[in-house]
Amino acid sequence: MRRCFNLALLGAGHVAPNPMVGAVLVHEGRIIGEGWHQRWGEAHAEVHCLRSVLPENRHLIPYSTLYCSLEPCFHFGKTPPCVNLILEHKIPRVVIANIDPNPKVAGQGVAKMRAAGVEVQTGILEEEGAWLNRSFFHWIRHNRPYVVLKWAQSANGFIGRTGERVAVSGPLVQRLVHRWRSTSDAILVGTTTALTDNPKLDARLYGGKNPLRIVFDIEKKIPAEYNILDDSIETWVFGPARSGHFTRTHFFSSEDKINLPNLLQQLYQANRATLLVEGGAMLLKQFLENNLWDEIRLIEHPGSMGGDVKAPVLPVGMALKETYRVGMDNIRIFCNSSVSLKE
Ligand code: AOF
Ligand code: ZN
Repeated sequence: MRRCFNLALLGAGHVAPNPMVGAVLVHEGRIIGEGWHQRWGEAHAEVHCLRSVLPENRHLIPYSTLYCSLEPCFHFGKTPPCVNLILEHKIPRVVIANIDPNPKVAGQGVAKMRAAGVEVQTGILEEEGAWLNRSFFHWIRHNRPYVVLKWAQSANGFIGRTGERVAVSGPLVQRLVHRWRSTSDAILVGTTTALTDNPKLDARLYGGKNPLRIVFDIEKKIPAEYNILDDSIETWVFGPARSGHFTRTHFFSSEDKINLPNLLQQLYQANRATLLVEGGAMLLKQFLENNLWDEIRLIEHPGSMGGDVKAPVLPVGMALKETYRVGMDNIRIFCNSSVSLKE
């Protein structure tokens, strides 16, 4: 199953809002097929896995066990049901980490296989699977994107200095942040951050896809020549429309105040499953105060800095999920424990 998770992760940044899924076919302790969901709208993990079996091993398929990180699908979506494929190949045993929370599947895949005589085992490494696909699970259960708050703070608790672009963390962390961007579906910053940092909000240091950029510009303060208004990447601006020829930039000119629930609703409708909020302090605070967040990625720099913008106060009752070090900096990943992954 861990191998399934590793394969699934190869789809990160390419499959959202679909889940990342990996599948492995095993015959008497030997892997004879592997696959993963590679791109949104394309073949599922099980299809790739079965296609990968070499001609000389194909006769072993009806004697093998299929491991899937997610319950094989039951519905006709953009692709036909994986359950049908499994039955056609007469696979006798299927082992699954998570039941697919998609109401179109939701246990019906397992039921159909069992009814056809397939031995099905579920719940293997279930917690790890749910963590891997936390965005998808959240998006499909709660009808809103999974909200990740990210900030970097110095040892003395600052995240910045008014009116100045300052790097709190080291260069390796910058790469990591670009990776986080490329595996998010949208990134959001507030007006002050857009003005102070003039960020591009792309994933150039990591590669992969650039997510949708979002900025609040209610008072139309951002200079027209700033990166975020360069129309090079799909961008949503919550604030008055601008003159000029925009093809990728969309203005939500009816917005006269920051309305986070409305923003999340718009993102849900646009099939964006993960929102990365990159600051600044005011916007992070608003998400925290309204309990509209699901995960915090905290970057802690060991050195002090002369700053005046205080880091947000960490909420109580969070669950620490991961800790690691990147260069000099410590990364801690917390999830909002008021949101259960199981439900
Ligand atoms: C699987 N294996 O690898 C994935 C599954 O629109 P479609 O046809 O691509 O279906 C998308 C839904 O299928 C998605 O919301 C989720 O419920 C399931 N994803 N299922 O059997 C896979 N990616
Ligand atoms: Zn499928």
